[in-house]
Amino acid sequence: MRVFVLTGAGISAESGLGTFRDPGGIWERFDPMKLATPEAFASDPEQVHAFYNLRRRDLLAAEPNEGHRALARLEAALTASGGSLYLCTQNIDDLHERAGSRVVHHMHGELLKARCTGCGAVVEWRGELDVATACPGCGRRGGMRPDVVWFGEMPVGLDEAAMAIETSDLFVSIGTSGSVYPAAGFVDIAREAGVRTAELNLEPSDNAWAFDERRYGPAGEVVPAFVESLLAGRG
Ligand code: BV8
Repeated sequence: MRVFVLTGAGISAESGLGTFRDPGGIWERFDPMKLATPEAFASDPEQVHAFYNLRRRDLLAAEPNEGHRALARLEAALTASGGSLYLCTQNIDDLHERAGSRVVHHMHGELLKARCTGCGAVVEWRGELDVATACPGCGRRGGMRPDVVWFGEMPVGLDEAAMAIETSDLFVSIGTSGSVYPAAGFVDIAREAGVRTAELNLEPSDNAWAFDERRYGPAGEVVPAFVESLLAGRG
């Protein structure tokens, strides 16, 4: 069986990382247009660095949860039986990897990587970033940014993801409000290709209507149960 899974901030919520649009979420406390766009970085890099330094510190203190671990089990079981799991996440955290997932596609980039806007070098980065940080590649200061996809920037691997969705037997969306494109349009690609769709979320997403199957509750409970039923051939 070939499965495509798209995850969003909801799968990391029980690990203590904030979601974006829930009550008290990140975009309720911070304005995304002032913190998650290239224009914001150009006009106030210090403020953008402070926002991502805070989230990087929170991430280093967080642990994967049972939802992440269930997806790592699913990848191992499908691979062992000649199938495949294409795990695509909107999240910039590394909790899928730390839970044991071996292949993770970060369509919105990674918080623990930094990129030089001068020479393009991408490096692992677990510490603080600021305008004085020198690029380990070219030595230039003032050009290091988080290696994440901001609003108005092109997400990573869209063509490959679309191909993977179209050739899947099952498309599963987990912990996402379905409000950010083009990720929110992935379910449409699945439907047009005749792929079965399922949504696992705390509550119905903006495009809940598009899913054949829907299970609601905390990812730490709903995802393991879904994976067990899938692997028992009942899913
Ligand atoms: C682009 C990285 C084009 C940085 C993020 C139509 C088509 C294309 C683009 C657009 C379009 N319409 C509008 C656009 C522009 C824009 C967009 O979609 N805007 C929205 C707001 C309308 N899209 C873009 O700009 C994208 N780029 O389109 O480029 C282009 C074309 C040519 C040339 C150049 C460019 C880029 C979007 C990526 C932006 N970066 N993040 C960072 O993290 O700081 S977006 C951000 O939102 C995160 O990635 C996040 O993952 C993503 C989506 O949010 P969710 O993950 O869904 O999180 P949310 O809080 O919303 O929902 C959480 C859900 O979990 C809830 O449903 C909740 O119920 C549930 N939940 C909560 N607790 C639990 C739970 N579920 C289970 N268990 C729990 N315990």
